[in-house]
Amino acid sequence: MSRKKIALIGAGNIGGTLAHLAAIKELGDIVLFDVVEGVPQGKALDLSQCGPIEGFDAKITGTNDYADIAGADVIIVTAGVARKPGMSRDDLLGINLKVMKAVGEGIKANAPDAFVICITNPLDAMVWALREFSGLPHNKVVGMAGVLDSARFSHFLAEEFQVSVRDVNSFVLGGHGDTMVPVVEYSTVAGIPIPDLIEQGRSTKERIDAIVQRTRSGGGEIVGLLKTGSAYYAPATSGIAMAEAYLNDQKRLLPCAAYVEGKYGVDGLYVGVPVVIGAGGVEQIVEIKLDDEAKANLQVSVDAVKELLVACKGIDPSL
Ligand code: TXD
Repeated sequence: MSRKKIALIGAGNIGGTLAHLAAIKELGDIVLFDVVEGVPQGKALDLSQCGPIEGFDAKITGTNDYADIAGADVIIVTAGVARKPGMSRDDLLGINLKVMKAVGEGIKANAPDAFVICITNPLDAMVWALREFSGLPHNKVVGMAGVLDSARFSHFLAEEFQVSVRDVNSFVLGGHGDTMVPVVEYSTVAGIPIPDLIEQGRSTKERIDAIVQRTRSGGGEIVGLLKTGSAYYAPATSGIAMAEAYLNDQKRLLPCAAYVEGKYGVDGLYVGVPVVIGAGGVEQIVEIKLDDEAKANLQVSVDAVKELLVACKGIDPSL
């Protein structure tokens, strides 16, 4: 049985980290694609030389030619520009929408059977545009944001409660922006809901609210510290978790930007919701009960995503 094939469109900070993680985990052969000549080829050669040390035989190649992604099982898209201090994710829309058009056409022509994970920002609009441009089935195109935002939330909660991150499970729904919805009621430590831990005096509502806010601005906090770009280790780790769920048919229940038709009062939009990812791609969309505040917050997030789509259609009338 031949190895799986993973194509990484964008060989920048996240793309290179994706390739490194996929190689170490031996998820399959890896093709790094970028428009900049030399970068994918150089990173592929450097990563290949990790093989003798780590003991992986994954074939890693770099290319500037979409034909080389032919037959990919999984495609992870990070192509585009990242934020710099003072920029919002939405500021990237004009440039990255054009990139998604090129990427979508490349995928359509060379790997129409792939499971596509979009990471490029503004995520909720870019994953929708990528699906439109590629023409792939909606359940085979998904956006990575909630896994990262939930990981940030879980990291802060583990610090707050002084417990292992292994025992923290948290949910962040909605868009990948300031309107994201960290759902405290469904976040737990070893199955104990956060509100119960507050009742036990293990924390306070104010401290948890501050953690929710820090999660919302988690990306901006790192952009402000790095100054030259945005986060890439945790975003890459999040994308790999989703790729693994597909490649190994893990039926993971993960918060992802998925195409929602009818559930959560959303009709025909990509938004961050709990989904089951397995060999069929997005196999289920799970509708959890939300209290009025979470419902209202999710609606704000949905409205923000809708505004981004209007902006996309204004830029590219073919959408
Ligand atoms: O949770 C999330 N979804 C976000 C996503 C988390 C962090 C970063 N987020 C976004 O991912 C970020 O705002 C960017 O839009 C993407 C990629 O971030 P990264 O940090 O990897 O950006 P880099 O290092 O600038 O890499 C982008 C690469 C770079 O090598 C460019 O040459 C390449 O994209 N690029 C292209 N590749 C293919 N095709 C085209 N047209 C193209 N244009 C640029």
